[in-house]
Amino acid sequence: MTPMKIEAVELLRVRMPLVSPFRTSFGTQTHRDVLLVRAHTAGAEGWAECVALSDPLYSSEYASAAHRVIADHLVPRLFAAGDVTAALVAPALEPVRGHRMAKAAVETAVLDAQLKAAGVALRDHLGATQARVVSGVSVGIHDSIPQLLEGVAGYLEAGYARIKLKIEPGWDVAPVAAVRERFGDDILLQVDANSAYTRADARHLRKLDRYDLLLIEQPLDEEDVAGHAELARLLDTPICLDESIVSARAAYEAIRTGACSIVNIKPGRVGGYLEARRVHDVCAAAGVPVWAGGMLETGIGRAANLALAALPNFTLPSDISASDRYYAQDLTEPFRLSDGAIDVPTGPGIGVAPIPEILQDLLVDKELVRP
Ligand code: SMG
Ligand code: MG
Repeated sequence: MTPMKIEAVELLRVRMPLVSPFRTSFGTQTHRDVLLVRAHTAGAEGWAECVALSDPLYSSEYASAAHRVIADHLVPRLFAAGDVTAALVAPALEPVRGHRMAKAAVETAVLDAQLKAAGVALRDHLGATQARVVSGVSVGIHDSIPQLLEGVAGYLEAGYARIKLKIEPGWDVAPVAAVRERFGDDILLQVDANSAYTRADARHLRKLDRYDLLLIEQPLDEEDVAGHAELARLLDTPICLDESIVSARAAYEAIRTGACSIVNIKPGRVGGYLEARRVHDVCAAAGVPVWAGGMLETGIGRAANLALAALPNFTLPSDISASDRYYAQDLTEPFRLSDGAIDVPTGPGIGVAPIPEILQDLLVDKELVRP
């Protein structure tokens, strides 16, 4: 790959209404406040979506902070680095501490531009081996069990291959039991606590063991990796980490200490697709299966996630659902579910770009950063 000159970087803020509210242990989303990054180069333009949410509740990063750190700290360092390839972006941004979601968006925009200019698909660049990605769906906390069952029934009818229930204290064993009772033992089922429990809840969480769950995702605080190791010794249900896995090194340590036996990979959380591939490789070497997480991405983020999720050690169903799971109108051509899976884009780069009129309609703010 030949290094390219980044002529300008544009930050676009888009407000996307969700088809229905999505409630987790940390809050309810009714809109997605999306931050897009567009890298202008002579050869091609590159697009990326920053996964940070509106509020610092899933992670310390949030969209407006990511916007500022990209414009004020990351892009100036990118310009100072001169001509770059995507592989040179992380080293150039390395002096800035943290802000992985912001860094991931910058690196991905450069990667997309570079691959579009070279006519190479992201999935080929990453070494993907699968043409389709098995699609699961993340189901929010509902006001009542009957409402939850109705929601799950709809997703199963649509063909989703796996159900993930969001849980929190007071909404855990009962909804899991109800879903098993209604839909049987054959459906693939897992839960995600978004760190809503403490080590003192181990006895309670043991009650989930009888429901044959694929995994329990991030029961404890993101910094409590040792607590997850302790919990893993007490539960039969495999522990999967999400929030705690911020790098390939963190994945290595979590696996080595027995804190998890499955890893959720979100490129934004680990600083980009190149580090995400390293997380994949570390897990593969340790015999730990991985699966692709989701951050309610528009088609821009979804396309890139599909390319990564097509790597060989992504063996559990993903959280990459169809566009219409969240959006009546996606920013790109919609991703659709067929036979419980979604096709991986084959075009150059991430394989998609925003539809200009739709982007224009939903745009709330933009900033152009020049050298
Ligand atoms: O993209 O379908 C999606 C969201 C999947 O549950 C999901 N993501 O912790 O894994 C997770 C959550 C984080 C975002 S919740 C607003
Ligand atoms: Mg999660």
